Amino acid sequence: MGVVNVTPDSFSDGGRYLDAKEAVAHARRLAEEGADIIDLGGESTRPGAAPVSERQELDRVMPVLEKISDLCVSVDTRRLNVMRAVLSGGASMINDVEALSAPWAHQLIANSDCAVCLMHMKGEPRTMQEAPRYDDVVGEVRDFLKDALRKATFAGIGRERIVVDPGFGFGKTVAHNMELLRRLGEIASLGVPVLAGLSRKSTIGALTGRPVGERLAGSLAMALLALQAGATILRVHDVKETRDVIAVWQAYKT
Ligand code: HH2
Repeated sequence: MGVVNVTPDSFSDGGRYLDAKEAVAHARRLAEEGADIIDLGGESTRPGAAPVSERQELDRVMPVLEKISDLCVSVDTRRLNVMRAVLSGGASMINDVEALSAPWAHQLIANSDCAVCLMHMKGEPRTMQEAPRYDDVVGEVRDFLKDALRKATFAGIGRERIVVDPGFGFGKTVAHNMELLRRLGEIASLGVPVLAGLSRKSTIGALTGRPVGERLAGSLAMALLALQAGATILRVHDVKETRDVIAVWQAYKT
């Protein structure tokens, strides 16, 4: 899954693809490099990001989606009206960092044929990194995702359309993220595909001392660890390089 953020403030590519033409070109490049899914986002969820209105989010995402709806496009959104608009516009997947907590979101997805990513987040983006605490991070994240999965299937969304994501960096310290990565198999045991988003994240910065533009090697190491631990979808900024990691992993595995 290749990331295209049409935002001024995303932590790693903010401002680079705010122009729809640039965003479309970037999405096409990522698809050519081997991304099976393009994850299009119009709102940054990094701690302290500026809030966007629904209108702004739609104005960012829709012109890009219109030009790439021949690809498998996932839209990263928490808003019901954005979900509704992008599904009419040809999106194949909704990636919701709030695991369909917007009222009526379950019904909307159930009445469509799209896929959905249910992600765990502790708290809300503005404050989530202020000393997050867990007794057992993996147990709590697993219980949350199990419950989210139950609610989604109860609403009529087939399991074959659902993926889950522990939400690396969303209300988690470096130690929490590493524990989740080490025990990702416990999340995979829920029986649906696991999506892992670790690319260029601040945990890599903390471990390597590198600024966001120099986290490729750390991101590739994370990608391999995630694959080894049971992830099936990697949400990344550097598709070409991550494809090489996957090629090595697949050869090793068989
Ligand atoms: N991470 C980010 C955004 N959306 N969605 C899922 N399912 N999993 C993730 O780990 C995830 C996500 C944050 O990364 P990015 O989009 O690069 O930054 P920003 O939120 O600042 O736009």
